Amino acid sequence: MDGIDRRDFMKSMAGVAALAAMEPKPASAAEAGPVFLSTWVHGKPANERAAEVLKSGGSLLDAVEKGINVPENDPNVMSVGYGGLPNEEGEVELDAAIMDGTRHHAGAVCSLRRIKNPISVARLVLDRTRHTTLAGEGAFRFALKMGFEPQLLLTPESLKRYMEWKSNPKRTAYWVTPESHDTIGMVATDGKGHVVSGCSTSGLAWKIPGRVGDSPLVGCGVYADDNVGAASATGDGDLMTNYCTSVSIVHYMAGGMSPQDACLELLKHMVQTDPKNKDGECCVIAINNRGEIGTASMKSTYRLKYALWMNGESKLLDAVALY
Ligand code: SD4
Repeated sequence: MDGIDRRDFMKSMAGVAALAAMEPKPASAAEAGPVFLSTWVHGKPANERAAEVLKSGGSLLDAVEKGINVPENDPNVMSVGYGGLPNEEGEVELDAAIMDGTRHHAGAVCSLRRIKNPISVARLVLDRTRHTTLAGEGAFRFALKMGFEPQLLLTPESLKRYMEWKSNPKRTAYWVTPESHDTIGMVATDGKGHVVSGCSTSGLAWKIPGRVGDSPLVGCGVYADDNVGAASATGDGDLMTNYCTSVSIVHYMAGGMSPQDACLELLKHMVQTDPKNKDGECCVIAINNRGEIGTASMKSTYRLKYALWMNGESKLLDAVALY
């Protein structure tokens, strides 16, 4: 714990533990049935759609994919899919991945242009190829072969925001303002021990073209293993990629931790290795194969709002923050 004031740390951990104790938990994990846990406010309609798809006979992978399609298709969600904020050249570049905990295999696309549903392209990489990740032009050509229609992803509003950013002489480049953040990460179980993790994003606004964040990287934005559980992440992908957040959380759970403790452990580990990470914009979500969930943010000034669908109820809640 070098470089961290031990008393402050213990104090903040006591607060975190108190808040964590208030986290909703399935009354009995075995009775919980399907559970969908997603990042941010747009996670709520995504969870609701996912629950409908599962209920009407779709697989858990179908449910997570179709759920994530909801914010991808929504022009008002400016961090995912259609209407996502573009890179510094004004092009929207999308990243997504989906991982099946049974096959222990993912499909992912990076820097995909002109296709509004990267999670669905990622799903086809998983189901129709022996690859895990396709990037850039190759991912685009694959999407066309799979029948996706190319389209402009800039909306009048995202174009306006880009023009404002471009004409601001004091603009911050390659970085984010809180309102340009978001991303949808979703972890889910069918209530029978199967888990899936999915993530879709337009990445950091005004990023350098070709930049790939954590979201489409297996072990970072997604990880799922039916033997244990699944995790996802949102926030500063340039930071979180270096900690392989999702696989680390799943490994902590495999060692016996609850999803909540595993999320906190990952964030603590980030601070232990570098105290500057206290200021990082990092949020994580996890679920185990019994339907218990965990959510955590590094700091209260970048606190995750998460969406939880469980027992037929759909809620928006605040994650605990370490600092
Ligand atoms: C990225 N992690 O591309 C994504 C962005 C994000 O909240 O999640 N923002 O780095």
